[in-house]
Amino acid sequence: MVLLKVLRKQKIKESQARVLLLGLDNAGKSTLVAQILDEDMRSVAPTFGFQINTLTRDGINLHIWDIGGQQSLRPFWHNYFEKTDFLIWVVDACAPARLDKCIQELQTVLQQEDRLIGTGVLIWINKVDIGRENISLIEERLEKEVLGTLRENHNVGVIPCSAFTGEGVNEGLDFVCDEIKSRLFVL
Ligand code: G3D
Repeated sequence: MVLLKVLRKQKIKESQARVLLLGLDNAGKSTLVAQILDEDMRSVAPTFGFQINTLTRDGINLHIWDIGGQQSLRPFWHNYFEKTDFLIWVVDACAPARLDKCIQELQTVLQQEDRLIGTGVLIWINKVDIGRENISLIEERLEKEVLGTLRENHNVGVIPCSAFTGEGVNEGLDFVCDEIKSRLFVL
């Protein structure tokens, strides 16, 4: 764990951070990237494979890897875990019927993957512009089923957001940058 933090610290000194953006398909990952980069959200197409975009914020170059979340692609997620500094997990606030699956996949990724130990984790509960009534339910389930264990190895933030309106997006990015920068003082 200490060695991992040393390595992570070195990379952060170079102001480069690899951020993995994961979640089930249709959660809004690519639309969030478009919102972050101030791009036209109407041109967002489903991600089959992955896309990398770089955002400079707070003196850090965040290399954001947007990975396709379709069921057929999930077995390949592990190919992207190496050298990841931060994981953003996107939950669809408008799909309570898929919450079981979403939580199960998050547990699989973070509890069984050693290469992610020590990364920061942001859970973005997206689409609150139309799914606000589900926020409490999702937060309660995350708290009960995932967060206790996650906090043993990760700094975790849970932030409701909307890729459409931008609500919670800056707050989330601030959490990402603050968490990454905090590791400069970890040793
Ligand atoms: P993905 O990259 O996680 O697979 P996308 O998801 O970014 O492709 O988004 C999936 C659908 O959700 C898209 O609608 C997109 O417009 C919509 N969406 C994404 N974010 C939000 C949001 O914050 N609010 C609302 N209301 N919708 C959102 P379509 O109709 O193109 O499938």
